[in-house]
Amino acid sequence: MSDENRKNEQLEQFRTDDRNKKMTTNQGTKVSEDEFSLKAGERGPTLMEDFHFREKMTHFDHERIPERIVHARGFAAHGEFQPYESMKEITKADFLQDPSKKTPVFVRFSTVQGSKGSAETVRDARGFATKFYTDEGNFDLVGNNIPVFFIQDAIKFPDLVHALKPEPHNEMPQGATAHDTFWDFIANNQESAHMVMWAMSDRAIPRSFRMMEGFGVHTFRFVNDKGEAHFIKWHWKPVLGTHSLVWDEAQKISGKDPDFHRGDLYNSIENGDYPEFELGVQIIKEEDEFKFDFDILDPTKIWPEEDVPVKKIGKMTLNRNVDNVFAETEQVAFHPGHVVPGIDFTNDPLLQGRLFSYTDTQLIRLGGPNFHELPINRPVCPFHNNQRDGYGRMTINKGPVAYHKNSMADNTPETAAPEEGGFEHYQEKVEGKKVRKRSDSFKDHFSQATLFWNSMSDPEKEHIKEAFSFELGKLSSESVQQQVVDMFANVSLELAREVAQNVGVKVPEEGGSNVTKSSPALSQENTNKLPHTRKVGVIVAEGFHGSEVTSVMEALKKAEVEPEIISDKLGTVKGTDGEELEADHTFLTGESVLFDALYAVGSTSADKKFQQNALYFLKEAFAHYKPIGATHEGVDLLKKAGIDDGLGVVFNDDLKSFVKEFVAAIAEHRHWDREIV
Ligand code: HDE
Repeated sequence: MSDENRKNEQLEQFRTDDRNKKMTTNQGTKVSEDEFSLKAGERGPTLMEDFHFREKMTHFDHERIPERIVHARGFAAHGEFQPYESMKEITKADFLQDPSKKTPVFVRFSTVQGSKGSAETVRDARGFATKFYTDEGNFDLVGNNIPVFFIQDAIKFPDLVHALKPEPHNEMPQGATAHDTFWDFIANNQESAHMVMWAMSDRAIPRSFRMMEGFGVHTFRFVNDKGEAHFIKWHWKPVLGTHSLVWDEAQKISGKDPDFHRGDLYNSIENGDYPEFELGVQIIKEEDEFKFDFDILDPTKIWPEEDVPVKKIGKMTLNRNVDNVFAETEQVAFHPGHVVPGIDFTNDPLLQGRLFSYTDTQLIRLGGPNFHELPINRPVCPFHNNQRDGYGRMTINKGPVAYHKNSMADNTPETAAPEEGGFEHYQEKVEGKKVRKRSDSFKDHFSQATLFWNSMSDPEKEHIKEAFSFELGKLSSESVQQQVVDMFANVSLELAREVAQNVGVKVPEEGGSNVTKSSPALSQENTNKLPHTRKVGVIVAEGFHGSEVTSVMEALKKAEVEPEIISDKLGTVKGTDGEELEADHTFLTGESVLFDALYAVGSTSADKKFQQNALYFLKEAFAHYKPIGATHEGVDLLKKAGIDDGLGVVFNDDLKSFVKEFVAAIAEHRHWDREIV
């Protein structure tokens, strides 16, 4: 962690450590007894004058605040951002001028639908919200891991969320879109088609927060010091690549480890494997605004990367976990309207509505207008204005003057000219009639949904078909099932027909699309593939091939793969040559679904029960297309499970070649060629 992190220094003033201290009330009075309330007689009633009891209980009674209406389940970390080069030509944003300048950041990842205690590997979009604590004030990039949105106008957001959340009459299902109201909304609001394709794809079940892309979704503006503007879209590209779980695996993890994603992020930071994301921008010149076959202000559209390349402009490293989840992760308040000079908005009607909603929601969630004073939300630069009072005010503003303009304080705090860093809104020319309508240029709902479909590899297409069949298969309304199938016939007739057959509704005859274009950047097949930080479960029994296993484990660690020992009991497992390993998991505490790959070692002395458990793990890993390695008795185990060499299964008695092939198979992530289509 960098010592010069200004946000960290600021937070340090608010941190407190209660260890080895005397207990006091909140008023500082030392407490002599904390187990018994004050009673009139040993068996008598509790007395009102017990201020310690009253204070302790009252505080407890008020410990909860409303959870976020969406994105309630989230996890966050601190880090730093550093630009690769000066972006002076197109933006005057101070944190993008100097490649030697590091800006502290705080990132909160989240699911959207489920409540605060819901499982993390559900099918859903993920929030990816970043607060940059710049020297010119906070800039929040409040994005998602899907680059488009369900709707085009913010006024529909309450409807979308009402349809998406658990149904109000029975509050089911939790953390899932597989229910009637969600799909009824989709079929009746067809601008959602493109985002639904993403939501049904593997993108909606990420392997890790560290392995997701992030997108600002809307079109924003960069403005330089000459006042010239460019349209931009924000991207985060994970250095580890974009990888996903398998749906069956994701559902099982929801039960086995509902904290899977936060655990993964927390542990990787604790281990020093700091997650890294490159910041990218797509840039369109003002004069090119109308050169595309879609409206660049429409948030249901991407700018295909092959047409408008993503320029990588810097890197973010997450290097510190929070000290207290409530104080930091829960109380952080993001807002797409927190911008700094050099970054500005566009007329995207979804963005415009968001600019209202985020402050409004913090007022109820954080209890008043002073949430900017909470340590996690404070800018690292000074802030001065004439705003005063309100619940929980912490700042003590001195002097009698709290108004502008004034003479008694020399008309200060004074406004700053743009040359002095004063924010100046981009002077876009606007004219038009007041209307409530969808722009004609926002009316094509299907072309980019088809572009997405066309860009998928065969396994990815198969997963989308299965996801639709799962979701629609869970509905009770046949009418809604039919409406959805008919709607997606406009995206792909092949997709709609197969889903219709799977869910037993009328197979659409007509539909299809004449869009033939594809965008290779959309397929996860083309992402970075690295073995780093992948977890390998090493299945070891008493009497294993000692030195061989330890040398394989060493070689895996060298390749930055993380082996963990699974055996039938915790404690020491002894090898044939006296070699010893400490089991990290048993077949009860570990789970096949919690590993990226398995390495079967076994031993000649493994009993039947061990073999049965090991076979279960291996078969499940195989069914989830995971790399599997085996040496010696491990090979026999796999053969017993009917699993043979090839398709990501590595047998090789030559240890050097084994490690090389196994690491390559791990980097590949999943071996879809096993899939029977
Ligand atoms: Fe949000 N959204 N949103 N959203 N959103 C919230 O703000 C809203 C949208 C996103 O980790 C809420 O503090 C409206 C798009 C993230 O704290 C709320 C509309 C994108 C987070 C809100 C949208 C997002 C939120 C709920 C449609 C991707 C979590 C609690 C116009 C670009 C931030 C809160 C965190 C949270 C409103 C659409 C991302 C109610 C009205 C599009 C990552 O203010």
